[in-house]
Amino acid sequence: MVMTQEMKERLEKSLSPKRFSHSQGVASAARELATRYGVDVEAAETAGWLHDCAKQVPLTDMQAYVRQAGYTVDRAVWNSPALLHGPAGAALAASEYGVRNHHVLRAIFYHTVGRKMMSPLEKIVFLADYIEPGRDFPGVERIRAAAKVSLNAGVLAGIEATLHHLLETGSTIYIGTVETRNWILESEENID
Ligand code: DGI
Ligand code: FE
Ligand code: FE
Repeated sequence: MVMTQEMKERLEKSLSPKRFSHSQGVASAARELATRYGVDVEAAETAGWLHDCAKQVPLTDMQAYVRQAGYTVDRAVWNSPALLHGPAGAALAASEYGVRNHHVLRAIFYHTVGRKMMSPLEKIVFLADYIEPGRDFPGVERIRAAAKVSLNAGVLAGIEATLHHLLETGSTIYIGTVETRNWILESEENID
């Protein structure tokens, strides 16, 4: 599952320069994590490139992609562009970019909130989104350090940074984000 030049050109047309460069950064961070943690490198890189492919379309378009793909999502996800762009991105990656690998599609689908039982590939894309070279928010170094300890430690640090941010900004917290955090905390072998 490689990201072809044609796919990159298509992606570049549908994203702002800043978002395209973020996607390139996530692809490169995902590639590095996949190498370190023994996960399919090309799958990780492709999912990294495409994870935000639906980020800049209107909510109604995201909903149309998700409906066409036959995906079902919670009401909270359906009504929020911030939460729906993952599922919409998976739908678009399949329909417009020809991605057939379900592991890649799931990594795109769950990249914002994760899920219980997320796979190592899903963790990698989730985590790469936080630590790609272009990110410089307060606390990013802590997540980069945790990413070197284990995938679980990195994902946990990422989720906790998001939870802090959501609390500080008075935002609603999606229950799935909390479930992902609890699952990571409870998972017995904290070794991935
Ligand atoms: O798409 P990105 O900006 O690269 O990053 P992302 O997909 O991780 O996050 C997109 C947005 O989703 C970000 O502004 C924070 C928001 N978000 C993440 N988890 C939750 C959330 N928003 C709500 N309301 N609840 C959550 O649990
Ligand atoms: Fe995203
Ligand atoms: Fe992103």
